[in-house]
Amino acid sequence: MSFLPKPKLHHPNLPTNKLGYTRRDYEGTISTLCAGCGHDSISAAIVQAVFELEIEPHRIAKLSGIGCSSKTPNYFLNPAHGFNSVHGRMPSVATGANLANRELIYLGVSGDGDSASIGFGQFAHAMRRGVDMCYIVENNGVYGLTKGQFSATADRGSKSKKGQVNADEGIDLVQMALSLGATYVGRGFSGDKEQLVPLIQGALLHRGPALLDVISPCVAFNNHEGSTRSFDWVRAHNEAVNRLDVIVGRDEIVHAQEPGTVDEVTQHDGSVLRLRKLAPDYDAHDRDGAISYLAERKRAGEIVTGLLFVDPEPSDLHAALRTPAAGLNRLGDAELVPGAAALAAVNASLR
Ligand SMILES: Cc1ncc(C[n+]2csc(CCOP(=O)(O)OP(=O)(O)O)c2C)c(N)n1
Ligand code: SF4
Ligand SMILES: [Mg+2]
Repeated sequence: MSFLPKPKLHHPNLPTNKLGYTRRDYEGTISTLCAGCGHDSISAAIVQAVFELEIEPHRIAKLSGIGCSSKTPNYFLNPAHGFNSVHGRMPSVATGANLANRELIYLGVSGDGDSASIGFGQFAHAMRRGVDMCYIVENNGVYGLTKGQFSATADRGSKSKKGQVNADEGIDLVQMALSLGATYVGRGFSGDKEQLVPLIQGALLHRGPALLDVISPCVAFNNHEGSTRSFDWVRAHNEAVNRLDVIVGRDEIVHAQEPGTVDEVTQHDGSVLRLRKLAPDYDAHDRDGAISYLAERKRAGEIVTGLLFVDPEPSDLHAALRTPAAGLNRLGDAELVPGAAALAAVNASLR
């Protein structure tokens, strides 16, 4: 793939994190997306999230399918592992990689076409199996790369650039992830980095299937009047239920919060998710409640954002399959080829 490298020289006094890396160490090549594309803002949020979490970039594996959104892993975390797969097939590649090597942090980046149209089945099975990954859908309601056809997430009644009205019901990936068992589910907006960065950080630290549906307007094909994925529409209809701060063990708690309006969730790695409640009646621990709240607010024309559900005791595919703690890629011949006697015992147990 052709790409534009960034200049190697940079200011000697750039701020570093505790690992000694600057933000530049978390960047990728120069983006070739349209100027103003929401996807570039999500890439910038990913760079900021990982820089601030002080994760070594090579500990991350970034995976994608096909689309403008799926091109973006080229534009962040250059030193990370990466696999740009086939259209809609990122989840199965992520599943296999995660089973083989559980030491990496898996970051899947996909589009609404990639995950809700051709890859809908793959998306559903990654969620229901509990693949431990941060799965980001950059949702613009269209197939941007192939010139703006409606995708399966486009709202019924939304208008295309040429005035065509979408007659089909839109698939809500947040609703799907909630009903399929994802243990961390959020919705963000590429135009709200303050909300998006901690949502990504919490998802990267979460040890279970984490889905982030990020509304990301396509300025070339879906940013006009009548579209429900335009910057103006999302700004006017965005209702955040909470604001998140992610506090990792080594950080001081610097955000003063009003007592009674903060909900704290300690994740398995000791990091704390601080949810500042904006909608007092919203409970981010209630899966069924989240499903009905989202449906109700959708009927009222709102796009609900924030951390919508989190299970502080998540389980994942490794737990379900009882895989060895060390990871399948660490097994030697003795474990992988246990011999004829072991096979005979398995066969006998099935008779
Ligand atoms: C098997 C297959 N079918 C169709 C295509 C054509 N195609 C490329 S990208 C794309 C849609 C991408 O839409 P989305 O995932 O929403 O990404 P966006 O470009 O909007 O970010 C399609 C249909 C393809 N590359 N491969
Ligand atoms: S076509 Fe749309 S989605 Fe693709 S880069 Fe341009 S603005 Fe972004
Ligand atoms: Mg799209």
